[in-house]
Amino acid sequence: MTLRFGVVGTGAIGREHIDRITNKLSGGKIVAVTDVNLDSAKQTVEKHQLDAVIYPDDKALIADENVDAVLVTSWGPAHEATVVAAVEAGKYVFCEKPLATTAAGCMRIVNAEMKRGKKLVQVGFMRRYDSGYVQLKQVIDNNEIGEPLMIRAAHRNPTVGENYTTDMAVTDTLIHEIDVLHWLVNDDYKSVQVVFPKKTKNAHDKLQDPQLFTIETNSGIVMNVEVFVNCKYGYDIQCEVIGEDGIVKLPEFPSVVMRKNEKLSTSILNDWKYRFMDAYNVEIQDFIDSITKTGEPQGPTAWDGYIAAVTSDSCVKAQQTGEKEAITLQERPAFYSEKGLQTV
Ligand code: NAI
Ligand code: NAD
Ligand code: ISE
Repeated sequence: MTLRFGVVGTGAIGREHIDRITNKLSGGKIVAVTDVNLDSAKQTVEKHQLDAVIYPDDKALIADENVDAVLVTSWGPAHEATVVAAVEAGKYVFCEKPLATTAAGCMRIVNAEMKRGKKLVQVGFMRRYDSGYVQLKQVIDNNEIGEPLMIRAAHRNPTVGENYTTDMAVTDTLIHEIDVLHWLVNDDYKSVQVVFPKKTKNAHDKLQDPQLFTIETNSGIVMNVEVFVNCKYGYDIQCEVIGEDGIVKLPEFPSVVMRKNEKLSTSILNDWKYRFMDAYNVEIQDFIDSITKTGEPQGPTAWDGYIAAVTSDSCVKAQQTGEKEAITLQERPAFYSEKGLQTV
């Protein structure tokens, strides 16, 4: 069986996912495309030589009976409306993060999915599919470092555009750590506090950069996460888990070791597209295979999207107040009782 995708949003990551489904993965095909910028949709269809219908909007695309699954890669604020409409039509959904920009929006998606009575939605939290994070999780789950006590993590981008604002350090960037860190240690978050260190000269006027988040879990694990989106030197993701009996660290992205000009050096990437290339491939192949084999996606669920949004709301509040803010989740519905993806 081929899973037939309709794509909503042909920007940077929409085109990346179209390319991987068309040229790298198996079992999927792009049959329909839309974008609020129709020229972008048309150019994408031409560039990738797709045999796909171009629709004027997401509703028309969702209504196409040839579309089995909707790939939502529009910008964050547009996700909720498309996902709810697709779920109400009984279509599978792969939605890039964030599932919705607010916890209330995620809850509306959760309710639509429960009403439909079937898991249809997977959220694009690809780090759960990254081999480095999967290895970290195996070490923790096998109790090799004892109880995790602390995490030190960093999410650094070389630079961001003028439209990137202080809250986006949470909603666009930290959101990946928010999802992956509680999944790593099998715990829920309790509180968050934010500190703004001395501001880099490389950030534009309205952006506070870098930022430091101290997040505490219910069992007392303290996570210190740095977001620094104008670090200049590259795209760098760090994560170190300190346990009672040992410490485990995310491997560096592989690079050849060069000896030249009296220096011993390795390279650092400068773009998220390359750092998580394999993880994107594995997550979408898993989406296709799980639906084909079991009738349901097995990756991060709409409930995982909700957890991330509640936490993200508290982090944004903590940016504004400077105080320790509570992170309070509603009770997990039985519908989502089987935890999404545990290991790959
Ligand atoms: P982008 O701005 O390059 O592309 C977004 C596209 O969506 C644009 O072409 C825009 O015209 C279109 N669009 C916006 N609203 C729409 C609507 N209502 N209907 C149809 N099309 C609409 O953005 P980018 O970087 O591709 O990001 C898209 C999404 O992917 C975001 O949610 C972002 O957070 C996520 N993303 C995830 C990454 C990851 O590592 N998982 C990496 C980069 C982006
Ligand atoms: P982008 O701005 O390059 O592309 C977004 C596209 O969506 C644009 O072409 C825009 O015209 C279109 N669009 C916006 N609203 C739309 C709507 N209502 N209907 C149809 N099209 C619409 O953005 P991007 O970098 O591709 O990011 C897109 C999404 O992917 C974001 O949610 C982003 O957070 C996410 N993303 C995730 C990762 C990741 O690592 N998982 C990386 C990058 C982006
Ligand atoms: C982008 O939207 C992503 O999701 C990337 O993974 C992240 O590293 C980057 O900071 C975001 O802008």
